[in-house]
Amino acid sequence: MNIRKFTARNSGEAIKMVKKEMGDDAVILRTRTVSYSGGDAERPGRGIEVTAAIDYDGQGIRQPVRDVNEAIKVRSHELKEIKEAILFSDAGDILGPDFYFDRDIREKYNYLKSMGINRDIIGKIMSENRPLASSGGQGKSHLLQESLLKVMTKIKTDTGRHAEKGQKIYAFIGPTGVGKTTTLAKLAAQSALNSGMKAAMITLDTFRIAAAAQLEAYARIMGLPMEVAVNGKELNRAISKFSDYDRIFIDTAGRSPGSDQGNRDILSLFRDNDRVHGYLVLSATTQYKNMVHASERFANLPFQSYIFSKLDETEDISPMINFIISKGKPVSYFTTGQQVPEDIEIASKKRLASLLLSGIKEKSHSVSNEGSYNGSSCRP
Ligand SMILES: Nc1nc2c(ncn2[C@@H]2O[C@H](COP(=O)(O)OP(=O)(O)OP(=O)(O)O)[C@@H](O)[C@H]2O)c(=O)[nH]1
Ligand SMILES: [Mg+2]
Repeated sequence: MNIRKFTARNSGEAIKMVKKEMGDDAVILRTRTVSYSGGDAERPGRGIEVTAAIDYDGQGIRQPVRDVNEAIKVRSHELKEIKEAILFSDAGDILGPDFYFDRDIREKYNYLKSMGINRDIIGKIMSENRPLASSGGQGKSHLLQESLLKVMTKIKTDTGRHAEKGQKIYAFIGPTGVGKTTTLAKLAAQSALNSGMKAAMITLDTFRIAAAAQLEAYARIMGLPMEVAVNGKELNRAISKFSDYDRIFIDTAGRSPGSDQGNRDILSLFRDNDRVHGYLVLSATTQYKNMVHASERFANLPFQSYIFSKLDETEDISPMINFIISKGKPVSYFTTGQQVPEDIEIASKKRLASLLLSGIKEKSHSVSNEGSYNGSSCRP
C-alpha cells in the first residue's frame, strides 16, 4: 500500500494533487487543517493536508493479481474454519478446546452426529479414546470407519443363545403392541421347524381379550402345545408339564410389572427358575425418550437382553442405537415384519453398521435437498 500526504491552500486543490499524483483509485484517508506558509494561502498561515492511499507497491506498480487470489483463498479458508467452529459450537463443551483446532476430531464428531448418536454419548465415546481421537489427517473414509467402529464397540449382541443345549425358558416382556406374541411365535416356530427342537408355549396374558386366542392360533398352525396360566401356581404347573421340552416360550401382557398379579408371577418365575431368560421387547420405531421410559417400567424384572421389533417400519435406527449404548445390555434379535416365522434375524453388528451407514446417506441426501447444512458438505 502506498500512502502519501498533500498540502494545498484548500481541499479542492489538495484532492486535485492526489488525483494527479496517485490516480483515480486513490482513497482519501484523512483531511486536516495545517499551518501553510505559501503566499497564496486563502487564510493566512492555514492550509489543508490530505492523506491518501492506493494499493500500489513502492514503484507504483499494482500488486499482481495472483497475490489477490492467494489472499482470497486464505480468507475463505479462514471463513470456513470459523463457520465450522460456529456450526459445531455445541460440541465445544463436550469435546474441549481441541475440537476447535483439530479437523479430524471435528470430522469424527460430524460422522457420529450424522449417525444420529446423542451428544452425550458422542462425548463419552470420544473422550474414552482421547489419545486416538485425533488421527493426524487420515482420509475421510478412514475417519468414518473409525467413528463407526467406536459406536459398534459400545454395542453388545447376544448371538449364541438360540443354539444352546438343554432346556431353556424364554419370557417375553414389554409394552403393549410392540410385537411380543408375534416374536415369540417366530422363535418358537424356528426352534421347532428349523432346529428340530421340542418347543411349547405358555401365555400369562389373560388380561387382553383374545390374547390367548392369538397364541392358540399360532400354536394350532405350527402344531405346538400351548397352555394358558392365570397365576404363578398354574405357570409352574405348565412348566412342569413341559419338563421334557427343549424350549418353553412364555408370553406376558404388556402392562407395568408389579401392577397386577400376572406380572408379579413373572417376577417369581425369574426368582424361582434359573433357566429363564427374559427378553425385553421394544419397538425400533419408538422415540429414544419413550424407550427409556418403557424400559424403566420393567426395570424391576431381571431380563437379560433386548429384542427390537419393527425395524422394517423405520429408517432411523438412531434411537435404538442410543438406547442400546446407554443401557449396556445386549441385543438378541431384530424383527423385520409381520410374517411368522420369517421376519426375524439374530442381532448382528454388521447389520447395525450397514443400517447406520445407509442412514447417513439418507440424511445427507434429504438435508442437501433442503439446501441447508449437512455434515459432509461442510468439509473442505
Ligand atoms: N411391521 C411389523 N409389524 C410387526 C412386527 N412384529 C409385530 N408386528 C405387528 O405388531 C402388532 C402387534 O403385535 P403383537 O405380537 O400382538 O404385540 P404384543 O406386544 O404381543 O401386543 P400386546 O399383547 O397387546 O401387548 C401386530 O399387528 C403384529 O403383526 C414387525 O417386526 N414389523
Ligand atoms: Mg401379545
